[in-house]
Amino acid sequence: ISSLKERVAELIPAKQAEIKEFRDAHKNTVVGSVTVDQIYGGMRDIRGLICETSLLDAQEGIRFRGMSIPEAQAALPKAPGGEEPLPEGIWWLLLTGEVPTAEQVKQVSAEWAARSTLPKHVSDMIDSMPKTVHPMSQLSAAVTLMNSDSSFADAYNRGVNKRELWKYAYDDSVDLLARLPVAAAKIYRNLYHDGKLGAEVDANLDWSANFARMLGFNTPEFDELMRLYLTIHCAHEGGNVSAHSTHLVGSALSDPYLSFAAGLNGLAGPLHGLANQEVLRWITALKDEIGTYEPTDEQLTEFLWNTLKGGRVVPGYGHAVLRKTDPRYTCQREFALKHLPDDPLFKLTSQLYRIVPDVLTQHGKTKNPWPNVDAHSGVLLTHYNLTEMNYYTVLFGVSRAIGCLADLVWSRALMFPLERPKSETTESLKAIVAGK
Ligand code: FAM
Repeated sequence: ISSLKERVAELIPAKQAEIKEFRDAHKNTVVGSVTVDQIYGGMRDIRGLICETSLLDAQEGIRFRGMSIPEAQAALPKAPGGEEPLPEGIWWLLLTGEVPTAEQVKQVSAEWAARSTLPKHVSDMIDSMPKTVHPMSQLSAAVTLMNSDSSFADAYNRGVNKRELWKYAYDDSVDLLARLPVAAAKIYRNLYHDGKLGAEVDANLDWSANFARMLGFNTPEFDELMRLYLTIHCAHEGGNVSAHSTHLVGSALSDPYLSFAAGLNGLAGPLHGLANQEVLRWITALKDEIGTYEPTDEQLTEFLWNTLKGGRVVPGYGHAVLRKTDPRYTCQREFALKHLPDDPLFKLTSQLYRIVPDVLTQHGKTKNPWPNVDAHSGVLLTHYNLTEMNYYTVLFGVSRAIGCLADLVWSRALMFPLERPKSETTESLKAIVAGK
């Protein structure tokens, strides 16, 4: 979109100047300390990188360029007759900090539909995949192989000045966002159906509706669920595994395809994005053991304790930063109350919400006993017959591309250097401690 790309180009100089002034004035100001426990404990709360597009508050949840999820839901353009925000609008917001008009969002939808053709070798590679390869592995491989026509890699090889590289990161990002639903839908149709896309990309449909049609879904309510889903999973500040992996790999000037493929590989971890699959696997195991989706509170509590005593985590609960219910859970709960209040899995999810926090608090280990985004997403998808739970994280990945790529464009625009924190050995750390 020339107008979105031009708008980003207009915003960059002022941001560069603001940061230069701030760094010059405060470059040696200490803004935190690092303890031995943090070094062994996964760097929790260590401030170490910039991600301009979103910020996570432990009590409040995510803000996209300052907007909470309810504020974004209210402000961002919807599809004709729709109530949920279009993810194309959150792409515009994350890149510019400005709320786009319905016409600007329509332009993004049209641009993504027009640039959605997969390179033939990528399409052939997906079709060559055996069904034993997890859909996240297939998607990551497909994204990596798309870099055969990366304009960022080509620009770097041509010696383009690094001040201009953000433009090529932007171009690759738009191509990747346009192609992702096609690659993801091909993987789905190969694994679970006849291998043919449910539809071809329609230039007049929005990104989410096109994705739904290609998957083989065609109801207004499922379209609305996809718009909400693909919006709320887009970004969660810069330190989570998928955002941080993309950011880190991109700092080596790997192109956006290689960078986001790294992010997808992180998202495929059960403690991160794969948790949405794990929640449904856990619920299915519960039903297989108890014989119903409507356990008594006592049965549910016992099953929870068996999980914990077995040294396993309760998927969908807890968070590395949040210390309250995830607003991404709350907005999904509101969608369910509006559209599927009597769904048995929604009732079970509500029962879990009532019981799990107390059990986790009694268990006494997790710092956050409340549900995160994954505790609710699979239940909504199952209601609309997208029941293949091993595919759920692919949907998360399609959405997370928006946040990861918006951050990558800005990291190149601000010309952030190679990211390289210092590691220690226990021996060298002991020497540091002894020297203190
Ligand atoms: N069930 C059981 N134990 C849990 C737990 C849960 N839901 N959440 C945390 N704990 C444990 C954790 O394993 C750790 O135990 P150990 O000391 O034995 O290792 C202890 O409580 C302290 O952990 P924490 O500081 O509270 O959490 P972390 O910051 O280490 O980890 C999560 C955060 C999200 C990885 C963790 O809460 C978890 O494993 N949750 C279940 C998996 C999940 O839902 N992940 C998706 C997270 C979501 F935001 C996303 O990325 N999509």
